[in-house]
Amino acid sequence: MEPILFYGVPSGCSLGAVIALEWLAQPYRLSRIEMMQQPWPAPYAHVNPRMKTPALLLEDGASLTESAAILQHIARRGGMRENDRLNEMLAYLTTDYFAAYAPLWKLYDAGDNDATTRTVLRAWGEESARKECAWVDGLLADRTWLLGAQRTVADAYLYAVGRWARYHEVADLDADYPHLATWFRRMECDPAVQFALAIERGDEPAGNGAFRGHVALDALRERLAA
Ligand SMILES: N[C@@H](CCC(=O)N[C@@H](CS)C(=O)NCC(=O)O)C(=O)O
Repeated sequence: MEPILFYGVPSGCSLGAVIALEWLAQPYRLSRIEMMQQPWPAPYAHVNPRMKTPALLLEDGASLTESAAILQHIARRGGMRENDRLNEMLAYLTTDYFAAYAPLWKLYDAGDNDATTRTVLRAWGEESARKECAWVDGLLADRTWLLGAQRTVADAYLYAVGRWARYHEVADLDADYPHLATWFRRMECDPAVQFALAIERGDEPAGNGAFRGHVALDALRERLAA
């Protein structure tokens, strides 16, 4: 069977891998994890014992976790060679950029925090997220894509985690980070981005033909137990 990407909703970082798979245009399937429904289905532990998305189940039955590894794997399938700048950018985005939003996700997940905790999480998250938005905005000031003239899987991933600035209402992107806002508009014209967002919404868009449909985790029990 084709590789299967497990992606999480709502607003998961795994959207980046969905976009990258559409760009790759080689057959793949998707499996959906509703991240707010706790506990997650137990068989998912065979895919990723850390119970996180994304994870990519490969043709040989092995599963690959961590966005940076998955995105580099997809890039290599597309013929890209080892690339220091791509590795550097993915490392930055999956660590410093991603982690900047941790206080805001904590606030989102735990609705029963007291008022002081909520205020501290909000202020901390806003400050750290704005710092990273400013960094990325600066990078995009004189570039079309994150690494220069050529679009890479780092753009796909930045779309997934960059949108958290809007999701958590961290800033007015147009006013505060105009280069990032322009890059978002460029990405939103891309059919792969539109496809990935439709998938997250629960639609069944056709895409470019590489997507071969969803697979339920239950249907993979035997394969995962093997
Ligand atoms: N280091 C991992 C982080 C993955 C991660 O934390 N994913 C989030 C969604 S963006 C998740 O699965 N959260 C669910 C949870 O922590 O319960 C990666 O880069 O892939």
